[in-house]
Amino acid sequence: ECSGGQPLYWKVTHPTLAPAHLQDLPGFTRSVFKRDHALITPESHVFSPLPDWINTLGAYLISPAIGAHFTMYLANMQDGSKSAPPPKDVERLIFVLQGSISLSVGTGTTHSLSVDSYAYLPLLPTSLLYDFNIHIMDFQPGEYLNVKEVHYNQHGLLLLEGQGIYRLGDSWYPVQAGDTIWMAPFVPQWYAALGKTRTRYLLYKDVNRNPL
Ligand code: UGY
Ligand code: MN
Repeated sequence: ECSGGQPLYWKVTHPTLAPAHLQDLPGFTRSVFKRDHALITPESHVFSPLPDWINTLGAYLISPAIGAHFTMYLANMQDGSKSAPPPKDVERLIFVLQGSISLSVGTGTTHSLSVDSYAYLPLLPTSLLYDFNIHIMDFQPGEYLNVKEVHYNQHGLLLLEGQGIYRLGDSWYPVQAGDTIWMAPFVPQWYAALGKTRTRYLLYKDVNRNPL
């Protein structure tokens, strides 16, 4: 036995290639950044104060710098934290992942939103400005996208539950809850849900706007 209490050569006879172990390897990440897609996994998140918000740390996961025309970010709020309003003519969807928030717009009523609740600002649908669509997509294990999609819309995706394989362009990625994906226009995309539990993901898509 060696000092750690494990038999000599234990790591050779008990390979550590399972995904859970790979996550702990120095420098290892499943995150990928390519011209037409990105996968951003939790070990890559970097938080810093969100501009104009009070007492809130945020991690921008998708932004125009990547080629998207939208942002997607995690906001980590405490008691007493406060958001800045969206910039003028910017639509915002809030989805609560943990705890609860109170939402008030202008001098209007205050709503309490807990986990799994969402709010869209401003109120829809108004005009062309409503070009913002968020779907919740559910797949039972073994289900997959019927279309091997290639389309003009862009996507921002947050995997809320489950695991599976995402095809993006010529790459195939094992993905799981907590992962974020950016898809540029026209990137070939396909998903199959695997594992033992359903997959649920939150999906941004630009709509209602003539691309010309
Ligand atoms: O509607 C969609 O474009 C959606 N099915 N795409 C996706 O899940 N990647
Ligand atoms: Mn799509």
